[in-house]
Amino acid sequence: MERTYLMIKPDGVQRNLIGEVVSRFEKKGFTLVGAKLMTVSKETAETHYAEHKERPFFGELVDFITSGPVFAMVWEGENVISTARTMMGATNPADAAPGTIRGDYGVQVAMNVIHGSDSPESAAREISIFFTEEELNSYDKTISKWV
Ligand code: 3AN
Repeated sequence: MERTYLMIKPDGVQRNLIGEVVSRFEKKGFTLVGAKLMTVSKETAETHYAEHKERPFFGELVDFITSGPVFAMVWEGENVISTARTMMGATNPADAAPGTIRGDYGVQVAMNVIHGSDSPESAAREISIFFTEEELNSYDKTISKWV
């Protein structure tokens, strides 16, 4: 079963979008295996965004992601990495289709509500940056055992 790292960025937290975003992934059928509200340190932000180090907006990116709390999550499910990216929409909210998270709630490319891993390799890397093994929970969501 695949896992991905999703993070509601400071703009999404400040705009009260945590519940809305979590709800979309729950309703889709994915399983939340870890979540926490946290403030990202400059060091962690630079590690997380290392692949963008040479891009002109790197400083802005690190400043923004450390500017307020983020809601860090690990989600599990079949094809969750690519499906979550589809649900997020294009990087620039101006190009993101209505119905996607960025298409519905974002305006600017820097403040685009959510981050999601783009490959199995980045998912494994990003999960290990933000979560310890003990913070991740595998469980059976089958409701019938409770009723
Ligand atoms: P994605 O998050 O869709 O994988 P990437 O990996 O191309 O997009 O970019 C990483 C992050 O950098 C994006 N989430 C976005 O917030 C930010 N970013 C991308 N392009 C720009 C830009 N031109 N100016 C400022 N920030 C940008």
